[in-house]
Amino acid sequence: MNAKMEAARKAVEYVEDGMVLGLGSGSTINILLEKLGDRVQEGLNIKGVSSSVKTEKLARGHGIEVTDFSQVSRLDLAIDGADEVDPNFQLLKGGGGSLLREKIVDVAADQFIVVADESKQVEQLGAFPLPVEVVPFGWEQTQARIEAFGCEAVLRDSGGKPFVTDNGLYILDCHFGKIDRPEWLHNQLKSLVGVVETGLFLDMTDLVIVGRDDGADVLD
Ligand code: ABF
Repeated sequence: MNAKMEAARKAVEYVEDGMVLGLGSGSTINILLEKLGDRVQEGLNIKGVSSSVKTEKLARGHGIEVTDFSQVSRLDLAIDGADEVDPNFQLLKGGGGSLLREKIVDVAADQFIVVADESKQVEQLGAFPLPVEVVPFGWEQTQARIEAFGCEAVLRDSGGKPFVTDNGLYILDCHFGKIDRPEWLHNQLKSLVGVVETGLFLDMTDLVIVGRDDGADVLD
């Protein structure tokens, strides 16, 4: 947990007065929200667009003003977590189930910073099952089309029922083992009817903050 704390602590240093932020999701972001809340108490003036209902609740709880895309057209900085980060800063995300909103928020930002503990650094993406957000209707059809790309696509479960995202959609966790061509795979999956978004976040990341137990490294 300390590694996440160190990553969050470092990320707060990039937040400046007056910024409109993209607020990611996940346990590292939860720590970041707490730290941002402390800065707001001290007088920092920021607003945030949230990437999940959970983040929105937490942000408000920490006194951070939450806005949305009806009020702002561009974000100064988005900060988000990841499940895997490769040496080229390509990301696999969505373990928490918020990938679609995360991607909408993260691409809307002038700068995108990823916060992760060192366990998230990988040589190649794909050991973590790739989350793919799909339309509930006919998900079995979509599953079969995805599996034709060489994975097992498992419907995410929540207490014996399908897990439902903030967007009312399902998630298929796709066990590829390794992903040799992330861009190709993302494009193929996105072209399937029923697929809304994949957890591959490619060519988006400006900076990665890797937390360790005793500090954080900034990779750019
Ligand atoms: C989020 O961060 C999700 O995409 C991902 O599942 C999650 C994992 O990170 P953490 O370790 O911070 O919970 O952005």
